[in-house]
Amino acid sequence: MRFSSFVPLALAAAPVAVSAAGQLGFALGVKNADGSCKAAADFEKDFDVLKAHTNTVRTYAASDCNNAPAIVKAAKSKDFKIIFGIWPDVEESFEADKAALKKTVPGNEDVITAITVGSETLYRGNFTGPELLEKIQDVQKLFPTVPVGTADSWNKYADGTADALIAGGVKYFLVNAFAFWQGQDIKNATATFFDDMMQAINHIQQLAGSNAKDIYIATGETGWPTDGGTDYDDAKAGTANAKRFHDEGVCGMLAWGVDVFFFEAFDEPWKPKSMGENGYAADETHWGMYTADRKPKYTVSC
Ligand SMILES: *[C@@H]1O[C@H](CO)[C@@H](O)[C@H](O)[C@H]1NC(C)=O
Ligand SMILES: CC(=O)N[C@H]1CO[C@H](CO)[C@@H](O)[C@@H]1O
Repeated sequence: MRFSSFVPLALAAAPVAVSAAGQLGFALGVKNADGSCKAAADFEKDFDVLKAHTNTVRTYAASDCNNAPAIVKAAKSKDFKIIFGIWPDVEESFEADKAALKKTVPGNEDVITAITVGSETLYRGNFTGPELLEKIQDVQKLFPTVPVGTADSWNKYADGTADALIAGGVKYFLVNAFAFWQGQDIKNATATFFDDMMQAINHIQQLAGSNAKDIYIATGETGWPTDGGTDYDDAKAGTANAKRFHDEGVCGMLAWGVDVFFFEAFDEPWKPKSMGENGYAADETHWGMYTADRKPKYTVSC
């Protein structure tokens, strides 16, 4: 299906009328190409490049690399906003990330948009909805004026695994949706991405009822690997496909009025190889819109 014919269908099925265009943001790594920790000056260089697209980034574990004070300093000097992450999977990182944010958040709320507790913890089966809700409420108590939510895979919202969060009053949801990891041909990737997001948004809004208007929902991660990345079934890595997914899928989602965090800003060559669900090695070092040394791999156009 051509994208131009897809959008009106998506709009026709949209759960709510969305008017304003969505905002782009980026998932941002906290390590340099060699695996060393980024300092404030490195984040400033990141922001100098990313400001062509956005003023918002998200990170994953606030104590990792002691990144919180460095990124806040850079955000203040470059007028950027941050969504901080807390990694609750194990008690040690949960406590370390909370401690890092307790030191960094108070007084800096002007550059901190939100905090996410967990990244795909429901998807990995690490927590049930009620268990994750408890962690989120714990963090919300520490930072009463900052929205606290989570990021998880679209299907965990759509299938009800996250229902306890919605019923429990959480109001900040990032929805990860990778047509690539669903093994989709690039030709069907935008349709799949829209379908994923619509299923998640529909489910959250239906359950929330009249509270839906107060709930923030954005795409928390989406993207496509460039040349050098590994394929996944019919999903073929490649720079031309990455540009196409950005220009059709990401731009389309923004036009539909949904904010999108693009995964990811810069390549992270230090990352170890991991195993994909199809049993083949999955390379995670070629997902950047930019190389690790901040050179554009393709020109984006919405
Ligand atoms: C294309 O995407 C749509 C929407 O997700 C899906 O229903 C359909 O099965 C996909 N087509 C193929 C060939 O996978
Ligand atoms: C509650 C629970 O299942 N915790 C597990 C989450 O995942 C980590 C590994 O990432 C385990 O060590 C925990 O036991």
